[in-house]
Amino acid sequence: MAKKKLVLKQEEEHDSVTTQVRRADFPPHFVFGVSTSSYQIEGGVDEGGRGKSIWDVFSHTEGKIVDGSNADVSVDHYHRYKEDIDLIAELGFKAYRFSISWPRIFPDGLGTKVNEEGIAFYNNVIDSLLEKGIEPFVTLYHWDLPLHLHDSIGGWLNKQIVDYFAIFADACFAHFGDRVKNWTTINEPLHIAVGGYDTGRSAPGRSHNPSVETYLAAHHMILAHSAAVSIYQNKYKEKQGGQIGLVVDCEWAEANSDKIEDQCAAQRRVEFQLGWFLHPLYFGDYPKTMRERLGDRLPEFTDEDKELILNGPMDFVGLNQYTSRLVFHAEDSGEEGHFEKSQQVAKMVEWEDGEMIGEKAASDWLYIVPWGMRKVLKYISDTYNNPPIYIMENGMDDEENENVPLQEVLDDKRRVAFYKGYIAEVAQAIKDGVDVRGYCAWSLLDNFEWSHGYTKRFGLVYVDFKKGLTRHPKSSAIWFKDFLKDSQE
Ligand code: PNW
Repeated sequence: MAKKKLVLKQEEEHDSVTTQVRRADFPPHFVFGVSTSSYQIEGGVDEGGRGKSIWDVFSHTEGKIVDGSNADVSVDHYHRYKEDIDLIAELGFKAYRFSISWPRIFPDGLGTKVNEEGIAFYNNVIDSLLEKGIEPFVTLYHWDLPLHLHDSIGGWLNKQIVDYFAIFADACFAHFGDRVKNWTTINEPLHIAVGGYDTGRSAPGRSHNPSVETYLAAHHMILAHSAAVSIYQNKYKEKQGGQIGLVVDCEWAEANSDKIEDQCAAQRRVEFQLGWFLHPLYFGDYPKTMRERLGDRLPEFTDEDKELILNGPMDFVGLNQYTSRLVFHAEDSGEEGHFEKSQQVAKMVEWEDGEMIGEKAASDWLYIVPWGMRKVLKYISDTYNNPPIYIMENGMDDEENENVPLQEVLDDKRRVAFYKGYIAEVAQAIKDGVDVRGYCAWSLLDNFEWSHGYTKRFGLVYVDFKKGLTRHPKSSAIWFKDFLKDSQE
């Protein structure tokens, strides 16, 4: 029960800051933005010379998406980007974090010839943003690998992918870098590796040889990220003056007891998530805890690799933070998948007395735990020598329910409370000395939520899929507008 008291203290402290969180609690240069990704919102999959991505195939494979949907049209951002950018401006956000669809730039991924129509589309997006005074934060890879790269060389399983990704990154810096000053390479390599090659819940949907492929795919993503960073630092940074980072995700792990083995389990859990990627990039190798459990399933970094990953380090850590778990040591966690099982960590969502760690949102994995945000931020700062951090995603979902009247759905009080709570914890982290520089909410719009299709709504803005994809700001969007106005006073 000792632990319980600690959390209650956190909650009390949290409650006392929540209600008053204001824009003025953040430094003036701290940037607030809103986030999306290409496959989830663009649609227009056969337009503008776009090639197919692994997600086109995956979403059209029976049984992969719960509602049998796909993102061929999604919210049609490809045609409505102007309207969407007006909306971002109207709400007062000063940053927009989106991703570039690789197969729009290089339809087969091989990088022989850029697709000018793809370049033109993103030029239009970028120029429209700048006209409205909104800073573009561009992610190069948010899961939509050109299909041909998967079919021909095995995608992330082949080391050659590093070169193809480097060519793609170089082309993006060359075409957009005069105006884009904030880059991230790969969004959530953990989810790509585990979803794509272990559980098979994400494209390309493999769980053929998870104990090997999961770690190999991740290894190549670390190298691909580093190759892109190195090109940016050596060839563009001086001229263009921007910055570049990686986007990792972390579910905070709170030990469920004071027992040393549970404390270690919690530490290990975080190392398996953040350390998998950040240890190599900051220290040159995977965490010991991972090596001990995975042995040579974790590939080695050659001397040449080490030079690449440690040379010209990234400028900031991008963080996606949604939820937290109570964890304890367990030889057999009963979890699904090689990655989860190998950690010897079991997870739970209830304290000993039955109280929940937080309310559940619509997605099964998403419990609302604002204080976990502050802890993840502090952990990154303490472990990796206080790097600049940009929160690239944070948000919650509601279940799609067509029987609830629109007015009721739009009044998303729970999401307002969610944002107040989490943003207050970000402000606390800054007071703790963590160098957090920006925050983006996930997501601007309801959109294609991967294997959940359109059954989950993460948007600040509601999209009416039955009536012409019209956009309707929810109360949370209006809350942001008021919150952000505060800064102009
Ligand atoms: C992120 N988890 O994925 C992605 O970057 C977004 O594209 C996605 O829409 C958003 O979060 C909401 O799901 C995550 O299980 C998926 O902890 C799952 C988890 C975290 C992030």
